[in-house]
Amino acid sequence: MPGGVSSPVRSFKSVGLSPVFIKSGQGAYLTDVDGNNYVDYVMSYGPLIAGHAHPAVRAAVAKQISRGSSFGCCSELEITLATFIAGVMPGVPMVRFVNSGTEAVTSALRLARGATGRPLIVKCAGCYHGHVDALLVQAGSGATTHGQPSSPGIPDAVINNTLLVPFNDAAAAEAVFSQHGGQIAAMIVEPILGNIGVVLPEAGYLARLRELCSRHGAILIFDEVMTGFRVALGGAQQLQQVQPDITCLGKIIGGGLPVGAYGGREELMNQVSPAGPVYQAGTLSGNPLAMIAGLTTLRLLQSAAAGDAANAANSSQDAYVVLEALGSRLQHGLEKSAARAEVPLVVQRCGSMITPFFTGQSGKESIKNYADALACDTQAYARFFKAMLDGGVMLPPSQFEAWFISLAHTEVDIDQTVEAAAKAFEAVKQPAAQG
Ligand code: KE4
Repeated sequence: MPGGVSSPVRSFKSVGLSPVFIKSGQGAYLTDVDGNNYVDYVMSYGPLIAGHAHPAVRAAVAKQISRGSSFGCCSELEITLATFIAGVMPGVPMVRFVNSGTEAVTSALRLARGATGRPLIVKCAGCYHGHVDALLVQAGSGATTHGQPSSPGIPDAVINNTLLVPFNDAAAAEAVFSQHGGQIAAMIVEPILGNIGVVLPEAGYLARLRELCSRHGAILIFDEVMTGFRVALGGAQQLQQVQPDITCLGKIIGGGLPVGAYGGREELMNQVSPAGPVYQAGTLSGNPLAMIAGLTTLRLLQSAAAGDAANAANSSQDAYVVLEALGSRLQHGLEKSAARAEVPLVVQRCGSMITPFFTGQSGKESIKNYADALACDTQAYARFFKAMLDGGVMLPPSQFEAWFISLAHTEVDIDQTVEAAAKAFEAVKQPAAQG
C-alpha cells in the first residue's frame, strides 16, 4: 500500500511519525493496537458526529445487514433519506446518492457543465473538494499537507478550465466573472472552509458569490461534505442564509459508512440520467446499509435538535447547543493555555469544528485565506501533535485540517484535552528539546 495507508492524511508523515493503527472506537475514544487510549478529535474526519459505534447506529446496521446490504435495485431507505435531506435543506429538494464526497463533487461539476454547456469552473485556493481532477489545483487538506497542492497526472486541458481565486476575496471573484463570465459553468466553494483549518466566510462574501453566479448564469455549488449537518441541521447554507444551486454532501449522511450525495434545484437535477442526459451511476449508490447508518445518525441529531429526550443522542438538550458549548469550552481553554505559555495561537471555530493555528512569527491575528494558513508554523503544530498524542489525545496530523467534536464528548473530555494542551504548548516552545 503506497505509504502504508489508504488515505495520505493518515500517514502521520507530515508530523514525522509512524501512523498509529486503531483497533476500536467507542463514543469519543479510540484504542490502538497496542492498547493505548485516546480522546479522539479526528472522528473519521467528520462523519461520526454521534460518536464511534453509537448503539443506535450499530443496531440499525446489524438489523439491515441481516436483510442484505445491497440489491442493485431500488429500496425504500433511499427515498427515506432523500426525503429527510429535502426536509431540512430547502436548497436540496432533489438528491442523488453516490459513495464519497469526491464522487459527489465530480458529478456536480459534470451536471453544471452539462446544464450550462460551459467549460470553466472557479474554485478558491485552499479549498479541498476531494481528489477531483479539475479541482486538485491549490487544494487544501492532504494535498497541501503533503506538499502537492496541485497534483501531477492531470492534463493541462483539464487544469486550464479551472480558475483560481482567494477565499474571502469578493473583488477577485468579481474580476474573474467580469473577464470569463459567459464561459463559467460554476463556482464551487466550501462555504465554511475546513480544509486549510477552519476559516469562516467574511460577512457578505457568500452573498456576493450568489449574486455573481446569478448575474452571469453560472451555477453556485456549495461543497458541504464537511459542513452539512455539522454546523447546523441545515448546514452552512442555513447558518449563512445563502442558497446554492447545487449542494454536495458526504461524511455525516453516511454515519461512518461510505456515502456522498449531490442535490439541488429540480430543473437542474432532472438533467441527471435517466431523467435527463447527464450520465452518472454507481453500483453501491443508495445501498440500504449505508442509507440506514446515515439516517439513524441524522435522526439522532434531529431528535436532539428537537429536544426529544427519548431518542436524543445526548441529553434532552438541542444537539447543536451541546456541540456549540463543547466547542466554545475547548476554544477558550486552548486560547487561555496558549497565552499562559506565550505560544502565538489563533483558534478559529464554527460550532463543533475547530482549528488552532500556530501563527509563529507571522504575527497573524486571524486566518482569512490560504496564504494566511500557509504562513503558519507547521513544525510547531507537529511538536504539539506529538505531545498531545503522548498525552492521550488524537488530533488530525496536520495544521491544515479541522478538529471534530461529537455528541459523545463530555466536558470532562474537553477539560482533560485542555490540560494536555497546556503541557503540549511547553513542548512547542522547546524545539531543541525535541531532538
Ligand atoms: P471523500 O471523497 O474523502 O469522501 O470527500 C472528499 C471531500 C470533499 N469535500 C470536502 C469539503 C471534504 O472535506 C472532503 C474530504 N475531507 C478530508 C479531510 N479534510 C477527508 C480525509 C481524507 O482525505 O482522508
